[in-house]
Amino acid sequence: MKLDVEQVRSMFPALQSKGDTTPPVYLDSAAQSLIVQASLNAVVQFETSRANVHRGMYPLAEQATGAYENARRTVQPFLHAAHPQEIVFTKNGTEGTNLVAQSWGRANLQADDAVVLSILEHHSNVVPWLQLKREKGIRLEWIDCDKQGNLGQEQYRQALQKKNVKLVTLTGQSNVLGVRPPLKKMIQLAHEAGAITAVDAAQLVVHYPIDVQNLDCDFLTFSGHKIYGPTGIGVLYGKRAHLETMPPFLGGGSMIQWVEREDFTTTDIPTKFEAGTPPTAQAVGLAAALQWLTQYRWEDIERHEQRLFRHAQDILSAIKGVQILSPATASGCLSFTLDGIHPHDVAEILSQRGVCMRAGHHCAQPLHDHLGIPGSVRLSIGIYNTEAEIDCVAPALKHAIHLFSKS
Ligand code: ALA
Repeated sequence: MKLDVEQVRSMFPALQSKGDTTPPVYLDSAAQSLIVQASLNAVVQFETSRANVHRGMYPLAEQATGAYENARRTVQPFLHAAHPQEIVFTKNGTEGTNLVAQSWGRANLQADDAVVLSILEHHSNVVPWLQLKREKGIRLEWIDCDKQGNLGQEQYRQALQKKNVKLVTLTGQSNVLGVRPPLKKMIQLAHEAGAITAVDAAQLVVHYPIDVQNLDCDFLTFSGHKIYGPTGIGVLYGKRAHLETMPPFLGGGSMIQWVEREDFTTTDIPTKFEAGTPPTAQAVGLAAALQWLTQYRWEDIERHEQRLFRHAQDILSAIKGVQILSPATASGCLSFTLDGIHPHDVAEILSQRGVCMRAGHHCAQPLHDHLGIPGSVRLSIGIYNTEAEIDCVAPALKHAIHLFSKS
């Protein structure tokens, strides 16, 4: 389908005027995208005639199970996974990373084994490994970036040569700088060094087509609430061979085959990792969002979003006192600081003008430490944004500069 931005906007309830209320200028899609009507409809429809999945024998329960498993079969081709069993539903991307750390990591990592990760990582791909460092004494090998956000490839090669490197975990796209590490090459090098790989695709997945078989990553995670779907749903992709040998993460209903007083056996993948009643309506809503998004061509989405990114860059670079952190090659989000003004004050002034943007460390404190700043302001883009919305940022920033020049 042709990407007509006005038509796209008409499909997002949050962008419709209600009475005298004008919709916000929403430039915080990296934190959470708005939900598309098709996804909302799917959630409501499921909840309206819902039943628990994988349990009841009656028609309503069978329909619910069918809807849930169809959602899995929608995610599978979206990621180009080889089998639907390689798709595990979680509550968000963070839970997926924790599942890898707590299940694969606990079973496979010993004291002095190393996990290689980049300085671009979000806390959700840092803290689970720091927890294993505390618990088991694993080592973390950090790969730094230069001022343009490029990861040090020589440092990476050297890290891979160190002893006992078992896992490389990388973001597909930084949630601060918007840079994309050369994933395919880095995954290949990790495999050559005998390590397996995990990708945090929370930011990438909404902007760029993902093919897990082509990337050859062992694990990949993302969240539904950043891809025009509902909150409370995420996906962990794992290669079948890994998932089959990994112990369960959470225990409870659905994930067992047999339970006795002293022991239990587990079901097969993927339900082994889906203890309890799953986020069913959310999975169905995510599938509807993916079906909606993939009506459009990725080339058209990328062209539109790149145009917005360049526009933001032009506008911001023309304002004296703005220091842009994201390089010209970045995508999806653009972070910056304003000389002498705290990022939270900037976001507050933007908010007074109806512009929603995030400020702070964006759950990426190690990166901000590396850049030598406490925080930044981030403008992030979704498929529904327009150049006119980005134009609203400049007057607000000039107002902030004016206010603070007097204080
Ligand atoms: N991970 C989200 C962000 O970057 C919350 O803002």
